[in-house]
Amino acid sequence: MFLRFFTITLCVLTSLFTKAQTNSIIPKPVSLTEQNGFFTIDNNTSIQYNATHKNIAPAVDFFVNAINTISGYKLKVNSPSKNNIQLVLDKKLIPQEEGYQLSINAQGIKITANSYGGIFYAMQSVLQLLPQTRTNAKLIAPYMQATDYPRFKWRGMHMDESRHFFGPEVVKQYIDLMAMYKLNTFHWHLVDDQGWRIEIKKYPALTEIGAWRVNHNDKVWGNRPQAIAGEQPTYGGYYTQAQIKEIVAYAQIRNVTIVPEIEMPGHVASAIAAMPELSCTQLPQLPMTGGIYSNMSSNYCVGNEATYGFIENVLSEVIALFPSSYIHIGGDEVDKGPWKKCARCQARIKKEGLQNEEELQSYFIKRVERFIVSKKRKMIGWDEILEGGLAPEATVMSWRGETGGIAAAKMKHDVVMTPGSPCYFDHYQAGPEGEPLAIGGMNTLKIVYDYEPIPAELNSEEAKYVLGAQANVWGEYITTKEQLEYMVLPRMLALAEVLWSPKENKNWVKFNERLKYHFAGFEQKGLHFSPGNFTVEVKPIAENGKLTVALSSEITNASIRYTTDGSLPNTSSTLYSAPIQINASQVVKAVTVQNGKIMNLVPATQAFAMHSAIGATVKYVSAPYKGYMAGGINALTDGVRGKNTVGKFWHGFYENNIEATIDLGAEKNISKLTLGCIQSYRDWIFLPTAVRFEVSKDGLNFTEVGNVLNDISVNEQANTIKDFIATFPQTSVRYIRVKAIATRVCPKGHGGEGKPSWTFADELVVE
Ligand code: TNX
Repeated sequence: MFLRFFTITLCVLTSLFTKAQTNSIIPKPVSLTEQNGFFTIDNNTSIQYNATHKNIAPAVDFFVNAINTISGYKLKVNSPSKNNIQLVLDKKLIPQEEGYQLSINAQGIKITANSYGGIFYAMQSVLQLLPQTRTNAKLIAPYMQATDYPRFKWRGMHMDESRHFFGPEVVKQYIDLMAMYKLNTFHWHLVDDQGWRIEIKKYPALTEIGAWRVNHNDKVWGNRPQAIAGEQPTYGGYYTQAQIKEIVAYAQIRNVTIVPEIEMPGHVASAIAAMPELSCTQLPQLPMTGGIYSNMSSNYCVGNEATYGFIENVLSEVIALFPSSYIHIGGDEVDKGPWKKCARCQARIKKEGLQNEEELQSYFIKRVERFIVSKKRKMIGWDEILEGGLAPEATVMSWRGETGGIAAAKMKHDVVMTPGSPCYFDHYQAGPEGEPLAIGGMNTLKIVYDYEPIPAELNSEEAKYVLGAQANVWGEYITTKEQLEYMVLPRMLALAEVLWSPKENKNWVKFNERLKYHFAGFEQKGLHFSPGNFTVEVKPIAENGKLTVALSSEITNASIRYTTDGSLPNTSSTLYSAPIQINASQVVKAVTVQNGKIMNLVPATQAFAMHSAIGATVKYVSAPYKGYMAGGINALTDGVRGKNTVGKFWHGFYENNIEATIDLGAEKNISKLTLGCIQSYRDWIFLPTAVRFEVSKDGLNFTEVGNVLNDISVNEQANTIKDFIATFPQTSVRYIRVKAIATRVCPKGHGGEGKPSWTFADELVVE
């Protein structure tokens, strides 16, 4: 399905695992010294531990099985042997939770740990040194001495199984991968609009109805038609309570805590399809098939007392299944519209003396927290739970950037950092040309690796409230197990190092070196992964009327080759060494070359349009949204035309018109103005209804030279770039003013109908 998956074999040397490598452990241990010599593990090896420490037994079984899988050897346990792996629990020697000491020498392997987690993680370090799949080779572990412990206690991976359901085997594999890289918290998103995935004995309809939908998986998420009565809901699935218990136990052995997320009070269209009485309108609805929300209720009615009874019953069953001290209650993206129109919700606002619907949400969340706390658990929710007042003991998961997390830490509340950039692994990691379709964004491996979870805004006292961080893997665009693997590998390894290793141990170049061994292991195990971001970044530098272009690639040990004549670059095209001067309208095409091979599926291609405004200063009435700044404030005049992907190139404006004035620096003769704009229906971006162009000699008195109307339908769903062009008799001007009139809201029938829309523009071409 994704070409990239099949190219991986070319890039990785499978022989890398023949020799054990102490310096290949990910995440990098706190300290490790390698010594000369090897310890051999075979059928004579015995694990020795104090049998009264019964809690270690599951880790012992785990290790025995792991060794058996790769070699066929059956390790002995607590039998006399000269070839020992000794396990010792000692909190004094290694005070850090989950920490361990590992020594491998002529006497054998000795693991000393603070707790179960430390024993298990020392075993993971040993296993990383051994072959990753079944082998007849000797199992040799290099002599070494390591002390290791985590920097953060919440080292998380999230997985959204509502949007697409994967099933127990995929979840177990995910937990295995987490365990291998010492990640300890699995945030399991089990409830959302498009599927309810956990059996609740008291309300069987939640899964009988809410877990199944009409299958439109062949279409892009936002374009999936809503279900029609009579169509068969054949796609979906859910976890029985028995399966959940088994998975929880499986995770426990691997030192992974599962934090279940039972989303509320929004994002619950699946529950409402099953039990319409839970919504404000109480009207029946069919399970959602994708991202079109029109005529759907997706909130609980929080005015209705019965809702609270329902939630408490659901949470009681959830709490009985999951030993986790945290229960995640979602709380994100609640559209308050339905509550404004609901008599019960309004009555509740009055009765409780609340100011507005934000406080109503806060009232709801606080009530749910009281219930969770009464069950001796802690509540965690997305950062929207800050709005209208934070519940007294809540932990905040900061996803809309770090602002919510910073605010919560300053209020002395615990925080888990999951900012969209770089923690959303549903975003692109390369390309996007040649990559599997993703929701948007660009979180490359390096961006993840460079992440620092403690924001500079927090002092050292406040920083203690940051428990750690987590990657979120939202499922709208992730339809298969293969794609899921591809999205998390290798970014999960970068995150693991961010969360485990001391900041000063991090090193991007060395991380890449170590990664090669892990890629070889993934390959042997048949896991799909991205070999790295080989994309060539083409960065125009427009200054003082001159245009140069810088090329770079994230990957280490590679060179860049390029052409400017339109031909496809090859391994002997010009080697890039310094920014290229662009003197005429031309196309730069560039590739990354590593070990004599072109690493890109598609070369980076960038056309440059020379025109009279290159490098000119742009002044906006209101600045573009900070997430859509393209290359900088002068992106409209950098000679680079926006392309079909919305994450780059374009200046994006939310709800507002675009109004910009360009100063050419001196009077120039011009007769044509072009403003490029894009419509990307699925991203809520629409073409402006009209673009007006004006010119001036003095920057004060402007004359209109064109008013161009849009002729493309707001319902056009394919990404469409339109040039708004004004031609006029040649005029000598210094200033140009352009105004694009925004549609302001998403059109009828769109998933975001009536909600604010975006307007995107790139390049104002002046000729
Ligand atoms: C926002 S992150 C959501 C999810 C979507 C995700 C897509 C969050 C708390 N809510 O429902 O799946 O964006 O990236």
